[in-house]
Amino acid sequence: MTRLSPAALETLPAEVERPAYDRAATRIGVVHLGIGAFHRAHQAVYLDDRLAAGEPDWAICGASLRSPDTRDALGPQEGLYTLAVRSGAGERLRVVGSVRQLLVAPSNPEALLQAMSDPAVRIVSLTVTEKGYCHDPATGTVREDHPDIVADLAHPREPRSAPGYLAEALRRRRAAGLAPFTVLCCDNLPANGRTVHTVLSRFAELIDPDLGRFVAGEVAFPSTMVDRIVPATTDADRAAIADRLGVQDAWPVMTEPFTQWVIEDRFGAGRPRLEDSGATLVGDVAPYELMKLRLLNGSHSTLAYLGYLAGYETVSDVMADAAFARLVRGLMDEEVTPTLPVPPGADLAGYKRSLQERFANPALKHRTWQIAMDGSQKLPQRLLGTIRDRLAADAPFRRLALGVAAWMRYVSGVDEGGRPIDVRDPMSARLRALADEAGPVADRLAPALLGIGEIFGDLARDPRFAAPVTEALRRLLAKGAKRTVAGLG
Ligand code: CS2
Repeated sequence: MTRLSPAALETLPAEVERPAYDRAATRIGVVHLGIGAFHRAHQAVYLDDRLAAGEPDWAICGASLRSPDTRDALGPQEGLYTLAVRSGAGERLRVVGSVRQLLVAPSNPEALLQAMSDPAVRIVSLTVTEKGYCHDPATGTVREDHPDIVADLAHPREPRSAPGYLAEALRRRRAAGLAPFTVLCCDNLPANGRTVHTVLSRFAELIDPDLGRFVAGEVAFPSTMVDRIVPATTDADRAAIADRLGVQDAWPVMTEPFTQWVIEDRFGAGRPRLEDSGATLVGDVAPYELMKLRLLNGSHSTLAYLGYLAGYETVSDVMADAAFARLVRGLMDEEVTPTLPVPPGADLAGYKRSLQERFANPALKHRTWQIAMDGSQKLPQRLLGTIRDRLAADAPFRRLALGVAAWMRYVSGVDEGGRPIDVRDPMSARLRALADEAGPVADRLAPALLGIGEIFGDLARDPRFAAPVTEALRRLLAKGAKRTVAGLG
């Protein structure tokens, strides 16, 4: 079968949407670090719309900081890939053309630094996942002992971490008399722009105090809230898309109809008219971001840990169990909603209803195991911040506590049938060692894991937190996830 390519666009079935602009006439204005499926289902689509709307300066150079897989898959396709939007109503296909160049940082760091130093580049955006910022999730500050940070501080001109690339590229631009790019974080971190500003200012300061002052004072870091559910692509997806296209796409991206992007309108060097492609430009993203992290991602993680333990493969499988659907409604309505400042004009009840429908989308096949990844980096902003607010209000949080306990049960590495769990987490070795030492006993396992300051911070020492979490873990260990959730009422 022939491969997806610019020439093959002509041969696609009529119903497949494709770039309605001259790709060759576009210029790269955005370098994106972390060109995974999420970026390609989200920011790259908004920019594809801007290119089609007659803003040719915002094509993307996408870089991977680790693996060559995306470049290897999309390079031969000149960056083209298919977006499959799936719902109960069927599947819509669109070939996206906004990615014009693909780089792999480790195999050619200089090419990436040059791309980031190009005068035409005005935005460097990032989806490098929570752990890619090398920060302490509990405090939001850079981990100066992180191996990549240690290496980049020793050799700042040959970086390997995301902060390392940003700092070196900003240094080069400054030395060349070029304006800095805007740093646009699109990861699910709290106050993501501010967090990256803090991380990068400190990191740059450690390299050179002058560079640190420049980054702190002269570079724009608007915060964003990004939302679209993007399950990992499977081989079955690849085969199904090839069938529909009549050509082979090595890496199509699967997603849902819903998409949302809320961005603080603080760009240092210009921006595309993203508001004309459905993004919301605001002064302060904080209320939107809290709403999304706590309602969507908090529920997601809770469903992922409990659902995995209960033997459910996908989020829609979990939602089909009435007790779990009830748990998520109770979590949102009773425990999360009272902690949220409502964003201007937002319809919180409608938002929560739509979340439940999105989770239940049977066409998505979003694996619980995928969401369960990197819990040590996710828990603080998804569950622990809400719990802090509940504690401050002297209010109960038994479902949130159960979510935390399910994470503990999950990272101990053995499922309810005695089979090993493939726990993917930057702290997995430490988590496993603590769990092995404690054994499957709630009164030992809970305190052992709560002692991890990078995750729990001040909560570790709060008995009002430890007691309900330990109690929930006790029930999980004794009765299993299904019966525990059913027993919640
Ligand atoms: C998910 C998110 O994998 C996860 O942790 O909770 O990727 C989620 O699907 C997105 O944030 C939705 O916008």
